[in-house]
Amino acid sequence: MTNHWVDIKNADLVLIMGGNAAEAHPCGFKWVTEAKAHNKAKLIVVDPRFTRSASVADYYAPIRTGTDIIFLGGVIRYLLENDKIQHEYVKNYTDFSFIVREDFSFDEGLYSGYNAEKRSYDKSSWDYERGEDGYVRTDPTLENPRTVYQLLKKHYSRYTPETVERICGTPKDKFLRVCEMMASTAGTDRAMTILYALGWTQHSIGSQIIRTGAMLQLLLGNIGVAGGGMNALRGHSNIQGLTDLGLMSNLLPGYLTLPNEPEQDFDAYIAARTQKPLRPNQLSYWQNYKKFHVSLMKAWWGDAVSAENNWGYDYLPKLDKLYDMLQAYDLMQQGKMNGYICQGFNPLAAAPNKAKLTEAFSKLKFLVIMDPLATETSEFWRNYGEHNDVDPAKIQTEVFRLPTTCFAEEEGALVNSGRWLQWHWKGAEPPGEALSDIEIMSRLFLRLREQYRKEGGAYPDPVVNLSWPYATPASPTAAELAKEYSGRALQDLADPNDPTKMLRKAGAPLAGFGELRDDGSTISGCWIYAGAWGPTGNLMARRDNADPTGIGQTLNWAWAWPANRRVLYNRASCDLEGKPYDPRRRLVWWNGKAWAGADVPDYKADEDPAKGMGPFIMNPEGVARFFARGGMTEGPFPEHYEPFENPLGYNPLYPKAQGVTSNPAARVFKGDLAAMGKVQDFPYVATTYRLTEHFHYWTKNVRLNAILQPEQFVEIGESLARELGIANGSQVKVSSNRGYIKAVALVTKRIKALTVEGKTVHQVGIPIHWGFVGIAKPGFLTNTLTPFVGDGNSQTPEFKSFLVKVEKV
Ligand SMILES: Nc1nc2c(c(=O)[nH]1)N[C@H]1C(S)=C(S)[C@@H](COP(=O)(O)OP(=O)(O)OC[C@H]3O[C@@H](n4cnc5c(=O)[nH]c(N)nc54)[C@H](O)[C@@H]3O)O[C@H]1N2
Ligand SMILES: Nc1nc2c(c(=O)[nH]1)N[C@H]1C(S)=C(S)[C@@H](COP(=O)(O)OP(=O)(O)OC[C@H]3O[C@@H](n4cnc5c(=O)[nH]c(N)nc54)[C@H](O)[C@@H]3O)O[C@H]1N2
Ligand SMILES: [Mo]
Repeated sequence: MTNHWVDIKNADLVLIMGGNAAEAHPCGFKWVTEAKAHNKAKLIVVDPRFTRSASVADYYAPIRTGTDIIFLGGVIRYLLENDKIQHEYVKNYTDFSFIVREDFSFDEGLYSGYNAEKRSYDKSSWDYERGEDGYVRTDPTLENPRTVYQLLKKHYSRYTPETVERICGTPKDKFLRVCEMMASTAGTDRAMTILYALGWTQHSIGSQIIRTGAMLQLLLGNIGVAGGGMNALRGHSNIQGLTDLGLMSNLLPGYLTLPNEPEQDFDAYIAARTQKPLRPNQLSYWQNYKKFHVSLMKAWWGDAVSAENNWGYDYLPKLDKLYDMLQAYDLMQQGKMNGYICQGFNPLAAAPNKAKLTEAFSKLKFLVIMDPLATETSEFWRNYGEHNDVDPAKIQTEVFRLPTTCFAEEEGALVNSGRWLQWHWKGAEPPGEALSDIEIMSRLFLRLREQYRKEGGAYPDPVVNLSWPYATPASPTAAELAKEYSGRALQDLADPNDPTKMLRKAGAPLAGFGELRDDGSTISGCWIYAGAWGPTGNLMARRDNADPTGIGQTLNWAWAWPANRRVLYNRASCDLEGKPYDPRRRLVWWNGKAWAGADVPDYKADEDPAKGMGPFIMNPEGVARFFARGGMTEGPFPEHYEPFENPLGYNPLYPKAQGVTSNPAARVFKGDLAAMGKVQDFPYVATTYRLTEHFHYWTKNVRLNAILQPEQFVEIGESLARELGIANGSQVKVSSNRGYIKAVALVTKRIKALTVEGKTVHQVGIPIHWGFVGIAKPGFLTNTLTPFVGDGNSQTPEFKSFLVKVEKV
């Protein structure tokens, strides 16, 4: 989230699109209720289904799955054509006036630089022009046809209300009503928040859908302000912490990145990430990359790394490719992986194309499961009749189960969607032989290190030199780890403003990432967490909910990254002089001498606004981007491509063009393209989702939840049920090109047929929660049906749009 949960109450308008917060985030949804009750806010829901969120909305519009870029691009066109944008904001805080390179082009669905064989782009032309001073060239009059503004306007001019109706199936009057409501927040006195989750991410163009939403918010001046923002409602209680700590194949903690194979040179690796400002007097905060990187390496390897060995650069793996989950299972299926450790993850249930996963796991030598429960993955080799029809005699894989504790049986911090690190305390003793994840991992590490010490091996250094300073090496405490993430001084640090003064004594905790150094004198295991356990102690454990300005800025409740800032880019809530646009919900302001406010300002207290530093401090241009430069895989402006399985067989924007039906730069592997179904055989569009009464695949082990939602079902609209002669409550078989499931049919008014390109499109809804392990009625894994293809930026699978056929059993 750019903002945070409580801040939703400040919104005048809430858009829930690509999510179903009332169902999947029922606790956080209370802030929508607060906004409606105390702020007279209106709620819009756009969803293929009339959901629990829709049932309490002021306005609901249906949409065909996977077409949100058309819808949102249509809103962008509406706002530009009707002049409903916040002029001062876009002029000063975005790249509207920047001039794009001559060799950049967009033609028939493809941007310049496409390589069809590699299915990827050379992005060098996707950039701004530079002047002789090295800075970006701009045209403040916006008349130059190569300004970002002109290119944007041209790009979305095609996304008319008629196009929206024809492609999304959303009736034109409903679409226009949504546009009008959104346009009402273009002024400085009204704000809209966007709440989204998987209905936007789980598509082969998911990241670009989210970008389109962000562009919309920029046009309306809704980023950086209270009650605004782009707010990803995250899933598991600590999934924000997972990405923060870099548990993705290409990341290091704090969104630092692993080097790629060609990056063998340390200085070049650092230089490529230390972005120089593209406009005068911009902060370009990644200029500090080396400080964060060196402090991380010192945290990991201590005295073993120094300037002489480039701070252990050779210890880091250099990526030959991404190792996301799709890549891993594809390699496994090819027999190229021997072992797999599954920690708190049930991929047989959670990953796409169960048949492919089963084949992949069957080729492993060993599979380790760290989980408090038996899962479908730990039982993948066992025959459960029709629900898991495998022959154990043909599977060689040895499965080890290491029982872990659950979150309530340990202490530590969970990071919520609003970036708050909230400390929690142990509530119960773990049962039986269960050990915490930390203890299991530590014991594995100690044994591996012992073996490497004794036997050497190809390159033992990174393992045997790992710093392991914990009081009980087999069981580091959460406090020890949290202090390491937060960081400390390794030597006495002088105050940079006054070298005669001491800033921190050797060993002392640091107050924040501003104190990190690139000379090896500080450590921090995750720079964005620096200061969470600071000189005054564990700030994550704070529980003071005082809210001095009444807008939910409880700065002494827990601790938020970065720097305890609650609303990112909050400088954008003020005009150029530093005066809040909306005096009723001020976040920060310039008092003539310093930045002050209800939030932690984006930059140094004495940064005089007259010097023109922009609010988007991470970007070298200091402003927000409509034109994504090289940032995205498939192009600088989001464009509509159809889901890989779609009901048309072509992209209605380019009915005759080949190769641009679906995202030309998606995450896709050879064999899987052949497994895509066609509309002739699988005529209905399916989407998958969750229910309040279950949490994925584990609450089917809990009797109460199993009673509340005992049996697998699929939702079918009344007109389709009539067409197929299916009665409510009868058994149906739902198949895709990859397999089938059987479930009870729930015939509902909540899913209506849509008219797309003149033809009727039926959508089928499939909840995800059932499987063959647990005490609820056994069922089929929903991911038997889903395609093995993902977004090119995030590698998230396309769970939200594929084709099925439905039959009576
Ligand atoms: N009770 C409960 N709560 C949970 C979870 C759970 O299992 N149970 N899981 C947690 C996790 S890990 C996550 S990630 C979150 C997920 O939270 P959400 O994303 O809100 O949950 P979903 O039900 O997967 O999908 C949301 C909605 O997207 C809609 N949708 C599908 N396709 C499209 C589309 O193309 N466009 C639009 N606009 N909408 C579409 C679906 O109809 C559905 O209503 O929930 C979390 N909360
Ligand atoms: N078709 C379809 N597929 C989907 C989705 C969808 O919308 N549609 N959503 C996707 C999303 S967003 C998600 S997040 C995934 C969810 O997929 P998973 O994360 O695989 O699902 P969970 O059932 O939440 O599995 C987590 C496991 O962690 C275990 N666990 C709980 N606490 C601990 C602990 O402290 N330590 C350890 N080691 N284990 C613990 C639980 O017992 C459980 O078995 O599914 C994905 N798959
Ligand atoms: Mo999730």
